[in-house]
Amino acid sequence: MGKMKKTMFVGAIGLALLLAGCGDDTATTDDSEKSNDKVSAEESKATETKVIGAHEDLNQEPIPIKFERIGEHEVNIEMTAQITDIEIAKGEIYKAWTFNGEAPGPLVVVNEGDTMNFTLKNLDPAIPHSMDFHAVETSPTKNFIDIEPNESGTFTFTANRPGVFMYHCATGPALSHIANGMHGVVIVKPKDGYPTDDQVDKEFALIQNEWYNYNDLEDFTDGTPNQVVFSTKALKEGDRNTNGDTFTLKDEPLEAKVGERIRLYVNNVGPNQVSSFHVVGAQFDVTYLDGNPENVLKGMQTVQLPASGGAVVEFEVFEEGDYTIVTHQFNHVQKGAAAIIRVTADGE
Ligand SMILES: [Cu+2]
Repeated sequence: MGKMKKTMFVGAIGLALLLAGCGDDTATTDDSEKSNDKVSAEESKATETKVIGAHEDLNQEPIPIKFERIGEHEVNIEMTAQITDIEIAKGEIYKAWTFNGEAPGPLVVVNEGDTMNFTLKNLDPAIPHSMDFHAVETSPTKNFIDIEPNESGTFTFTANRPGVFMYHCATGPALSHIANGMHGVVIVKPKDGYPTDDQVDKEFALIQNEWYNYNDLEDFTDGTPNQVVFSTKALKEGDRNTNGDTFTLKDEPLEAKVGERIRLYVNNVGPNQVSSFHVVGAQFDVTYLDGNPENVLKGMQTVQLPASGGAVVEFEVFEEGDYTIVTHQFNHVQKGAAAIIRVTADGE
């Protein structure tokens, strides 16, 4: 079963690369880790249909999110729905359905009480998309509605509660849109801040998500992820912004200095798995569950993040070393879910 799945996954990529169907009735992968099983023409065909026709040669350049504060408590936000290739593991390209060409999508940071004038431009030529912000309370059937291809829609929300919230496309089947990459995080900063704001030396945003066989609703529904990954997103200008992949945050760790207190804004956008969020060699001095300053937990080793759940965690690093961020469901670490914070004497 697992083997079959992987073979079909490779089949999808092989096919995408091969493009025009030559007369071959078999395709062979050269990826030794994925085995050298053969894919029958029938299986390949089944896999091929998973790429929507209009998406086949489409790879839309990432378009930065537009964020503009127009008043003390009002912001304009413009995002795109678009089809963009993402390298989810070394050499494995996923033709992701995205917000702004990133998966997870760009981090949105607003203040508690902000009114958000939100515009979604759907640049996907083939299918509708939408936006569901967990940061707001509103009528889903009025405000989380589908935007048709090449159209745009504007909605106004107010973010009345602080937290680290998920957002995602809610167009049906929502599972397909989320698992194909249409997810991200909104941080709503508490009006009076967090009680520990003054103590924090360094902060990062970190998101966990899963990848499955390409656009395969059956695998999304009943399968297990091929990759479980972390990404970091820019909290402010100049911060790093990575996609959810198995390698970037291992090859190029986040950096901190001995003695610093680190704050992580974390969210598990799933779509299906729980995260048992843990940092090897650290203890969370304080945790604000879902990022709400009223939900305080002390001295946690591992914080459970349900699918869509968030948290703010803070810890100190007392010695030099590589502190690995994981979900303590170690089968998922095996599938990629690890990111490193490199702690040095001077922070480089
Ligand atoms: Cu969508």
